[in-house]
Amino acid sequence: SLAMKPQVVFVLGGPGAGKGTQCAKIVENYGYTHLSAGDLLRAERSREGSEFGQLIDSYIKEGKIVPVEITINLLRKAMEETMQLDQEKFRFLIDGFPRNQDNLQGWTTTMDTKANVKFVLFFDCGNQVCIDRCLERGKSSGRTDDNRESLEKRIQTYLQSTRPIIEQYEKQGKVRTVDASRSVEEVFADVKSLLDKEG
Ligand code: UP5
Ligand code: MG
Repeated sequence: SLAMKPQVVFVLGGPGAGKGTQCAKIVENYGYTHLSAGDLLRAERSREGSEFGQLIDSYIKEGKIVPVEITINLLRKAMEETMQLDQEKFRFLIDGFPRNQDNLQGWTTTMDTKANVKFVLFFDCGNQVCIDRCLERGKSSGRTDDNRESLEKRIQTYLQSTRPIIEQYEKQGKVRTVDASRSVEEVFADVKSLLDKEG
């Protein structure tokens, strides 16, 4: 039978806005596969024999955005593997990507014809809430970037590099914004009504 063209929702928002949390809930309720660019990079960092481990490690600690060639290869591989295992799985939540112009350009040149970006799900959350959530998680997450120093850099990168990407999509009418500063359940209620409308 015919393979479906992958349908993609980009999930964006500041560090700790709740992208991963909400994506997990979407997966439970809708036919989406969750691909977190950050999780894929962290897995690649610890993969034996990876030539990018050191680079990824230092970029993540510094809150800097890894060169797109690395990220997009991980995303593409994960999408292909998912669709090979199950043809029904062609809807993807791509969480935490694209974060800057380099990311966006990389996507446009290599993926634009291969996948269809339906919209951007934007978890909008004040910086202080983001910082507080990550610091709280940092008590047990073991993430090398859940500390004050890294968080300051992550917020800077988000404001300087990622917000302009969201604004670009906004101009195309492609952003669906959810107030992410509320409880997990309140946020998800909005996500649900949005997805019920958009599919
Ligand atoms: N929590 C969640 N929702 C809550 C709510 N409504 N109320 C109260 N608490 C809530 O949540 C964070 C914490 O808050 C958790 O403890 C959760 O229980 C609680 P989570 O769902 O994990 O938020 P998320 O937005 O996913 O936060 P995350 O820290 O993962 O976001 P980042 O965007 O900072 O991290 P990511 O993993 O995407 O990227 C990490 C780094 O990788 C980047 O800084 C960058 O260096 C690198 N990267 C790239 O270079 N390129 C990429 O394409 C992607 C990443
Ligand atoms: Mg996350």
